[in-house]
Amino acid sequence: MRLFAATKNSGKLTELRELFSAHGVDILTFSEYAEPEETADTYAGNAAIKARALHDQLAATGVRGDVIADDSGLEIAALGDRPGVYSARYGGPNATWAQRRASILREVAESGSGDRRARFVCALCFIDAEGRESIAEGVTDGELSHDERGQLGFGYDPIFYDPSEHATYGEISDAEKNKISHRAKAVERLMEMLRK
Ligand code: ITT
Repeated sequence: MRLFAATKNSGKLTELRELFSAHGVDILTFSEYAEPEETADTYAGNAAIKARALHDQLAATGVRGDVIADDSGLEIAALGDRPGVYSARYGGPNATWAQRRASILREVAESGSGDRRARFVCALCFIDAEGRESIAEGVTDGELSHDERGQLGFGYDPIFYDPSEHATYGEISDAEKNKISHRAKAVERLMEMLRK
């Protein structure tokens, strides 16, 4: 089986390739994929917007294929679950990832809250060649670290502390993260749904 992935995020793509390859699924990309605006206020809604956009763009070039899209985000309890679905845009479109991570740590410190709960959420939308849609979600609970730790992973990984690993996602290998992450759980659920 092969799936076209509707993503421009190389960190996600690497993880999706690894996670799906364990199920014998190859992940392909479409070089002309034009990202749609993510206008929904849920992860599932935005994943569906991205998957439908790629599905339509492939169809317009005569390619019939299954597609997958991932919408994910980091929710910080002390910030009322922000940035959430706006995780990719937090701090503005020109902020670097180091700036986004530093802003979150600063905002929580300035809030005076002692609540460090954080969670990663991932929604996957799969659309088959006939246009049938399936949605699967995965969540990982953890904590906002007190400072940035580790350089592995991507995005918010260095400030997401997983107590069961005694480490941030910036300090564990892709292989380790792929056993426990929100994305790994969503892929497992999706594959279960597709097998049925
Ligand atoms: P695509 O829409 O092209 O897939 P994106 O970066 O815009 O890529 P999202 O809209 O899903 O992706 O935004 C979620 C952001 O949250 C994203 O930019 C990531 O950097 C961050 N994020 C999601 N999953 C993450 C993970 O496993 N580790 C660290 N950060 C993550």
